[in-house]
Amino acid sequence: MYSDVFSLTRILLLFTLLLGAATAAWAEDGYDLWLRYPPLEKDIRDQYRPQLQRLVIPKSEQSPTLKAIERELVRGVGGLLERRPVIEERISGDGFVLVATPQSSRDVRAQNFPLKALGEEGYLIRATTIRGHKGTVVTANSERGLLYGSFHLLRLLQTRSALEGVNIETRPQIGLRVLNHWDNLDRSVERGYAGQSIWDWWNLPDILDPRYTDYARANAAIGVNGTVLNNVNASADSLTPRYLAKAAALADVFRPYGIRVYLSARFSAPVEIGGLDTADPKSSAVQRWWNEKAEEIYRYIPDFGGFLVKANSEGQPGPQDYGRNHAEGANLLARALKPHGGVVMWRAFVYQQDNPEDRAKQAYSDFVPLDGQFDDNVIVQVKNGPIDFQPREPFHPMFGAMPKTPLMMEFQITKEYLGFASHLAYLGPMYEEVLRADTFAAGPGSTVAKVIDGSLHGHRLTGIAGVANIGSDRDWSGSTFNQANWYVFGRMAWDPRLSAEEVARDWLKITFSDNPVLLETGLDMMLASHQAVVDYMTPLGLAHLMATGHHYGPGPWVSDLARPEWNPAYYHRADKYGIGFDRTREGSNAVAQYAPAVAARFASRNDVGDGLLLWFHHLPWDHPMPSGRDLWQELVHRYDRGVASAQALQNQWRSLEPLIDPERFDKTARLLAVQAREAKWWRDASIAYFQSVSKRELPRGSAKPEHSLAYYQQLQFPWAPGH
Ligand code: BDP
Repeated sequence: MYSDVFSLTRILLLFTLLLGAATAAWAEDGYDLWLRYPPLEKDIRDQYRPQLQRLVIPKSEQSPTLKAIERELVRGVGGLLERRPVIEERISGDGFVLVATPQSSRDVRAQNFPLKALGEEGYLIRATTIRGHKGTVVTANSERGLLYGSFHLLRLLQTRSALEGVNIETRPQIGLRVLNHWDNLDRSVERGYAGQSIWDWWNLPDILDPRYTDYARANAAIGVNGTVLNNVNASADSLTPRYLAKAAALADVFRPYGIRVYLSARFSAPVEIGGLDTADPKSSAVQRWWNEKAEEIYRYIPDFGGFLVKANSEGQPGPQDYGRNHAEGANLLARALKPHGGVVMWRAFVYQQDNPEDRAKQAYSDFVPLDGQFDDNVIVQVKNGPIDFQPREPFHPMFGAMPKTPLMMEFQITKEYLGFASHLAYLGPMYEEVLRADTFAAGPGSTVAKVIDGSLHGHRLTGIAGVANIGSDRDWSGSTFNQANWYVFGRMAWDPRLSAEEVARDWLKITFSDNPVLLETGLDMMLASHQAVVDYMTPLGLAHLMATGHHYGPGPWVSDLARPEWNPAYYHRADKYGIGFDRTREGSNAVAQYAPAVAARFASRNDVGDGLLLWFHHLPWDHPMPSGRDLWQELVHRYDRGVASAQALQNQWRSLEPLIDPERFDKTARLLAVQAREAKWWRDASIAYFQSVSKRELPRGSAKPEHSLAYYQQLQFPWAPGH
């Protein structure tokens, strides 16, 4: 009797455990990002298993990077194939994966792989036969290359790609691939919508959250090799010993993963924490202060990457406070970092409150005359467009216009102007549009990608930055689909020629599965989503119509802010007669900042394309559009189209319910409902406003806004996040 009860209890216990295991395997909270290694489909597992039996990673010394590689491969292969590979020192049979440099393995050396062109970070993955045994080699010139190659091998499995005959050679096209965290020391995140900062500054360096390691793994998996830890609106405290020790602890965690730490530096730090009475670049005391500060930083962080600087922009201190220019400011810091190998990423996001010039022109006017005056360890960081991370902007005219200065790209991954964390907007197509834009700087084919990868003007120092969308939320980015924006940033930073579509396809497979219905619908959703947001927020080249400060929701009516260029009305210029910003020769002539071929296209109403029409042109409401509608009707049509797309996203997602785990399905469904609701709010409020100005009838079939204009105008959101 006793034993019966005992066994019954055991059976029950076993049952509960099994049930628990089943739900655990099914429960997905998004934490794993693209480091998800659940078992692949059985037939695929069976194909891979003979090819991935043994892992050979020769380790002559205790290298943290090699250890990280081994851990990841064991975890990844073990999870995906439900069978841990055997770890060997030397190849003993078929089905090996050999991860080694020519220095660490005689077998690799003997194969004479063509590694020269792969540089410090590139790698080669090749199916091969070694001493009669068949297997796969991952090799590179450095351990960092091996790391990236190993993650790529895992990606091949995650995307169910064949290992037979595999032959991949790749190196990053861009040198500095960095995330910019706009994170403050109190753990708030400027323009962050995914919780608090993941950097627990207060408890660092004593407490090292395991998240820091997972952050490094996730970034290494997509090739990100640098991180700026603190907000560009920086506190000088970040440069004090107390905080340097904290940054150093993070750098120690990231180092095995090939990630360097950078800090945003406040230009007036010599005054604020150095006790000097000036931060003038020409002062020898200031120069000495920065030199000593750099020495101190490198004592804490021997491989410190350098500084990111926002100067003379939106109230930040800078060299112009002392009558010096941006080059003089940048070079001051560059000279301090130079002996240690650090760089300065000097931002070109500048505009002046007392400058009546079109805001879209100001950065170019400030910087282009300084071409050739920056030290060789300065790279100028330029936002993708000339205003400010709007849903759609033309490429920044500085790209291609400063041949003697390395320029790096700054994209925003966090969606400050694209619906925060709640809207689905896959940014791949937007990045692609900018990277492929032709500057014509050295004739046709002078794409922005070629400017930033250094090939157009022969620069060795190259970079790309993404303003991170990472926070303490369990799923890191506030939604599953937001993770795709972090992912595509990394992948395109490695190779700007990748298409948004192929990256999205990989991401969907890794994040969900390779079910064909899921892939097709998922791709449709992702690829349509950016244009949907453009349509319901800022159609036809309009920009900066968001509410004041927090930028949550529409505010096209705002026209009373202190600085003209803070007002949406400054950008759309709508009145009874028409709408749009005339940037042709008759207007601000911003077009002249582009190469003649580009300028001519932008200046032409017919050739500019409707995506940027009102960015460059002020047109009458009855301007005829290619669709046969007039401009007013077209505008309303675009808003309607945007709302319809947002609703379509919701329906498409619903159709995928049987194919997605309940947790991620449900959260996404709820967010898509928010998006559909807010899209309608955007459309209704914008139309209510523009109609009050244009005095035109709504086109037939287009619904009246749900509320009065006054209703939309009085909405207040004092606690909106990220502000
Ligand atoms: C703007 C953001 C502001 C940033 C600024 C910048 O609203 O929070 O500080 O960009 O890039 O878009 O410096």
